[in-house]
Amino acid sequence: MKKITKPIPVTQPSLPNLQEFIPYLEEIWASKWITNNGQFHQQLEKELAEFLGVKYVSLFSNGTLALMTALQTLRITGEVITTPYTFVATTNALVWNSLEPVFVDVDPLTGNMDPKKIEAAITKDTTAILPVHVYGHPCDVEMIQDIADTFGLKVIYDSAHAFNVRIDKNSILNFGDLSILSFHATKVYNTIEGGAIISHDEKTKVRIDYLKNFGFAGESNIIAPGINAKMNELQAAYGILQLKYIKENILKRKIITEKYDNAFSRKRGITLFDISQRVDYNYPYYPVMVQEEIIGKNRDEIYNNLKVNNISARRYFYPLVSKFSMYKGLDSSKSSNLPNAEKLAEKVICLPIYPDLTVSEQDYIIEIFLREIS
Ligand code: T4K
Repeated sequence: MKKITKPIPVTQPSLPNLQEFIPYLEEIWASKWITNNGQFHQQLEKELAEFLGVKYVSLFSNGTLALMTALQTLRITGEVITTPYTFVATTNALVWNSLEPVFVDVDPLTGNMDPKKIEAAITKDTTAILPVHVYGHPCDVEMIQDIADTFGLKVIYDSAHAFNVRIDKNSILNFGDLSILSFHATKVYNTIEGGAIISHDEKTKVRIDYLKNFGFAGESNIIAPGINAKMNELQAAYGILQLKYIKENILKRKIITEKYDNAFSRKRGITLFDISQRVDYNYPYYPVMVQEEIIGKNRDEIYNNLKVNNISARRYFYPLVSKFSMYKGLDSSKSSNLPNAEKLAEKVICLPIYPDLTVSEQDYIIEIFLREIS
């Protein structure tokens, strides 16, 4: 086996061609318009809306601020039902809005909030549901909407992982009241840092855009205590270029995923997540569930052995958010009983996947991983 000496990261951003970027930079330099809803910002909002098949895109400086602003947009109060099996930004955004997160358990087959658990978690103070399309796997959007309609709740999707995921050819971002995206360097589509809120009507889009610009409605009127969460012109221009290559990059991720699937699908001791035939997927992560009882080795041993072999797999999402000291103190009568999420946090390991992962690097990962689970 060829020895790999440079660590293989779990992910790596794809960057636009530098020569192609320079004319955009020259234009920005010449105009001296570098932020605050500039021409590239406006262009990217339009191009993204068209590409994603959604009505309105509001760009943000990152996904966390997009989520914090989405909660402000809909004036969410009290308790919000959410999932503990996520990146901590989901929960932090609630607390920054003085909202109480109420965790419900996840479906062990998708890692997403189990909609059958939502009703029991609703109290008189519940105003919204905040599910996450974890690893880009679509939530059960129909059942979640039914529950929201029955109980008069808002739905905000944390779609940080779900760039361009579709269900029955319709963007997953069209479900719920709002969805947020992250365009962080580690995501399928990146603008270095960045994010967006997807909205479905003009009035809401206008409110979002006021909120991300200090609450300004015109030059001398403030309609809400807004924040500064604007994307700048350099990132927007970079994003326009990224969009030109996104289909190609998602295809490369698909090829890598299929190669892993072929190598691992019949192996004892690991379980792969299933993606429904109804879904056009974006292949953001390659999560594998390790069954210690069959392999005789736990996930963390495998994680450490991969690291020794220069493979930086990651344990997304460990520890479970509800286990962080910050969130342990939540009312346990509301947020206990999370066995499926706890199991996933202990069992899942994400293997490297990114468009520039080479064939020989992937062969190496497969070989070492198969050795670990045999
Ligand atoms: N909701 C959900 C469900 C999320 O997953 C996230 C973010 C958010 C909301 C919030 O969105 P943002 O506010 O971030 O837009 C990463 C990301 O920082 C974070 O964006 C992401 N989720 C989370 C799942 O993962 P880390 O701690 O894994 O990042 P880091 O720095 O360890 O990077 C991972 C690997 O990527 C590195 O080992 C090497 C490679 N890398 C990374 C960067 C930053 C590069 O090659 N180049 C780079 O520039 O958190």
